Amino acid sequence: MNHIAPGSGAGTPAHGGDFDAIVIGAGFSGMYLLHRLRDQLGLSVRVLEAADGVGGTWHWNRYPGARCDSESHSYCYYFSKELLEEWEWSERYPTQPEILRYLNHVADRFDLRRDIALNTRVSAARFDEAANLWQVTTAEGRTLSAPFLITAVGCLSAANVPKIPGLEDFAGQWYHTGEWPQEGVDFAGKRVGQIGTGSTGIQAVPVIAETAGHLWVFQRTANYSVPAHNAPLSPEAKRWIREHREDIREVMTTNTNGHPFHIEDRSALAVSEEERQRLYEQAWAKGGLQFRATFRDLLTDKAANDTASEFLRAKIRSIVKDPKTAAILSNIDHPYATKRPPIDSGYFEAFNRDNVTLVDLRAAPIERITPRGIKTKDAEYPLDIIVFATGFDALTGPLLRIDIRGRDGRTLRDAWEAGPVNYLGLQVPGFPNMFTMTGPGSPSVLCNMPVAIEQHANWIADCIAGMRAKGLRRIEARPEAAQTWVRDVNAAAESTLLPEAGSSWYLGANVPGKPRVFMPYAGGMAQYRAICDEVARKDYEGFALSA
Ligand code: N01
Repeated sequence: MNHIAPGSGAGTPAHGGDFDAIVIGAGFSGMYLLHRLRDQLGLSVRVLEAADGVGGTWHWNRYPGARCDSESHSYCYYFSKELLEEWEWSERYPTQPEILRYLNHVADRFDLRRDIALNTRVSAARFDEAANLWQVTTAEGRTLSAPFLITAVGCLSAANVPKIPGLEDFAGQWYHTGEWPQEGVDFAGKRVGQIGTGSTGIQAVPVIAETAGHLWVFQRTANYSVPAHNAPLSPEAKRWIREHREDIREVMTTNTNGHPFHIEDRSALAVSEEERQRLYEQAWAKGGLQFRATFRDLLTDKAANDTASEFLRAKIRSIVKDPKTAAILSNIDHPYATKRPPIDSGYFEAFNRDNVTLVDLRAAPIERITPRGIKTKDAEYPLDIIVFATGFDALTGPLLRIDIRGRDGRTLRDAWEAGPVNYLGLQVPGFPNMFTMTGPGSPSVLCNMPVAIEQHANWIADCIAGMRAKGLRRIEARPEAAQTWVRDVNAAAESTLLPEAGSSWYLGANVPGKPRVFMPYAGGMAQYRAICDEVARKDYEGFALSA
C-alpha cells in the first residue's frame, strides 16, 4: 500500500496542504508524535521514514552486542498506562531485538502504520511563505505539503565513516555499526579490525571476540567503562517494577537526567578516602550509568571527578592482565563522564583473550587502508572484515543532510554555519512552523531519551493545539530569544566539566570541519522542562505567533 498519498489520516486539512503535519522519522519520537497529533488532536499526519521498518536507532543499530544503556523499565514510553501494563521487559538492559519488538508492538497497538510511509527518505524541505506550507520532497522526487513540519530524525542517525584513504580498495568487507546489515555478519574464524572504542565499540568487542579468529581493536582515545551487570529480570524485580510505576515515572520526570535514580546529594570531597572507595565499590558492584550518581559533584568539580576517574582507571589495571595493554586502555585523557559514559558486559576482560589485540593509534596512527587491511605508522594488519564503530555526525548531522530551507530560501546549513542556533532546542528563527525533536539546544542525549522525547512531543502537540484553538497559523522563534538561549546553552555547559573532553561528539569534535560547539543543553531535564512550561504559560514568550 502507498501510504504517502493524503487521505488515511484523520480530518481534512483546511489550509490547502496535503496534511496538517509532516513528521520526518518513525523512531521513538516520530511514533509518539503521530499518536499525539493524530489520535489526540485529530490532525491529519504523515510520517516519512527512510528505513523499511519503524524503530529509528533500533532499526539501524543491529551490531553485535547492541543493547540499551538505560535500564529497560525506564527505556520505554510512559504515556499509556495500558501499554506499560501489557509490556514486560526480560532483561535489566534490553537488547536491540527486544526494543525493536517493543516499537513494532507500539506501532501495531496504536494503529500507527497506516500513516507511516516507509522507504521514504526526505531529501529536502522548503517553507512556502505565501501559502504558509512546508513543501517536503522525498528522494524519489515526490512532494508533500503541510503547515507544520516536525523533525524526529534522531540524534545519532547520521553514520560517521571517517575518510581514511584507501577504503575503496579494501578487498574484504566493511560495515558501520549504525548501518548494520539486517542479515547479520558472520565473524567465525575471520580476521576482524574494529575502529572505535565509544559506547558502541565497547559493546561490540566482547561479542565479536566470541567467534572471530582474531580481533584487533584500534583505539584512538581510551575510554572509561562501568560494568552493566546485565541479567534477566527476576520475577521479584518484575513485580517491583509493576508496583512502582508511578514512583519510577515521578523520579524520571523530576530529576536532571531522566533516569530512574536520583544523584546522591553529597560531595566526593566531603567523605573520607576509605568511605569514598567503599561507595565507589558499591556503585561498581551495582553497575550501569548510575555510577555517575555516586556524588553530586562528579561533573562540576575536577578534584571530585579525579577520584572517580582514578578509581575507574585502577579497575582497568586490575582486570586486564597484560600490563602494557592495561596501560594503554587506562591512559584516559578526559575526566570521567565528560564523554558519554559507556557501560559494558566484559569489555576489558575481552583483552585477556588470546584472540584479541589492542592497537594504540595514539602511538601509531592509521595511515591508510590497503587492499589487505589497515596500515598504521608501525605495521599493516591483514583483515577480512573492518568494523567502523566510529560514531555519528551527532545532533546536527541528521538535520543538515536534508536540504532544509526556511523563509527567503535561507538554508539551515547557512543558519547553523557557526553551530546550531535555536530557541529552546525547538525552533530555528527563520524556519516558521518547523519543530526539531530532541535536537541541539535541548537535553536530548544527556537525558534518558524516551523521557526527553515525551516532553518534547507533548510540548509541541500542546503548542499546536493551543494555536488551533486561537485560530493562529504560524509560530516562529524570535531571533533575540534564540540568541539568549544559545548563550544559556553555552553557560550551562560551561558550568560543568563536559566541555573538557576534547574528542567528544557532544562538541562535534569527532567530525572534521564541524563547528566546536557544545550542542545539548546541560542544565538538566527538570530545569529545561520548567523553562519550556513557563514559556508556554506566558503565551509562548520568545515566539512570534500570527494568524
Ligand atoms: O560513537 P562515539 P559510538 N580513527 O563517537 C573513534 C549512543 N549509544 O557509536 O574518541 C580512529 O562515542 C572515536 O575515537 P575518538 C551513545 O550516546 C547508545 O560508540 O574520536 N578512531 C571513538 O572511540 C554514544 O555515546 C547506546 O578519538 C576513530 C569511536 O570511534 C553514542 O551512541 C549504545 C576515528 C566513536 O565513538 C555514540 O557512540 C551505543 C578515526 N578516524 C551507543 N573516528 C545505548 O545503549 C572515530 N573514531 C543507548
